[in-house]
Amino acid sequence: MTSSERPRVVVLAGGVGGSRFLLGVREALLRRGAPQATAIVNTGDDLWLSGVRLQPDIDSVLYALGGVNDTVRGWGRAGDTERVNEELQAWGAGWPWFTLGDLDLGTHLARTGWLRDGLTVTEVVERLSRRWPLGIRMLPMTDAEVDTRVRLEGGGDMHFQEWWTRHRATLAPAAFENPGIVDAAPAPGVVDAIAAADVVLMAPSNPVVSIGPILAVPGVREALRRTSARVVGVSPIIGGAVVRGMADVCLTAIGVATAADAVAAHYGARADGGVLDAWLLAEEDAGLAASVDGLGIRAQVAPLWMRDLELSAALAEAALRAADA
Ligand code: FO1
Repeated sequence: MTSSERPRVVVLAGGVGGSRFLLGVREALLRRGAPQATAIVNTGDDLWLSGVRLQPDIDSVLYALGGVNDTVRGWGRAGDTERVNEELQAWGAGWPWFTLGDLDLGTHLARTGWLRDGLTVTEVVERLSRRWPLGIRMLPMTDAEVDTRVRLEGGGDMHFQEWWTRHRATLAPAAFENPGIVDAAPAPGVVDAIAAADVVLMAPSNPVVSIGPILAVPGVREALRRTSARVVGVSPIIGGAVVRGMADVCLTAIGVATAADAVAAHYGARADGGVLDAWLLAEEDAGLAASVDGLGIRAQVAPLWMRDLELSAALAEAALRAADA
């Protein structure tokens, strides 16, 4: 069996969109044989709250691949309750707009305990990955704490989670920053996985606050430029609108239009100092293919809506084929 039939795949991923795409990648690879995939997951959303360490994107991927995620809310555990959260609110602890589910808190307590015992973030993620058969190796982008801060137009700054969940991205952002990231290193295994990959896929996650921090970890861009794997991105924009979340506000803040070709240009062609070889566009955006090709990035058109596992797997298969093309 050739590597293009059973490729070693690396996926750069954020939380909710990233997990849905990873479910598709796992399914598509299962249909080709044993999956060999590594997810490099954003940790820019992480935060300390009520004495515990939260890793929203890591947990979204963990719960989704583990089959225990809340598919309605899009985050947290299915069937969770909020008894501890009510108690925290009664104490005036934590954030009143931010819910910590009871089962979810179990994850945060386990993680925090292991971190306090001296384990690295990579080791903690490895332990978390043992409970359910995930089928995909999960790596954090870095072991360093580089939580995203949002600098506001009107002055001041706040943690990304406060801006996102409390203010629903309504406060005009001037910039997104990850303090300390210039001194951070890729987590062990990240650079090696990219170097050994046959295909690197960029999930249709938020380009600014999900994929952006991964690419900002020193060494990751260089690894992507150097790998012999094809790097294929999936547009998070369909028909000129963001698929989910408030990614358009983030894109506007960094001067990128909410358009599939503009996001491709933001990532750039690998041949031109960027990170992409190919870019999957939605059928609704097929008219932008020439513009993407003009960037030196090979445009491929595919259905991008991941409404169910079958569609996610078809999208992942299209991304794998784009790497072969
Ligand atoms: N999102 C919300 O909109 N409201 C919440 O109360 C909330 C709690 C929460 C707790 C743990 C966790 O891992 C994620 C949580 N999220 C919540 C989701 C999260 O804020 C964001 O959607 C992502 O970080 C953005 O990718």
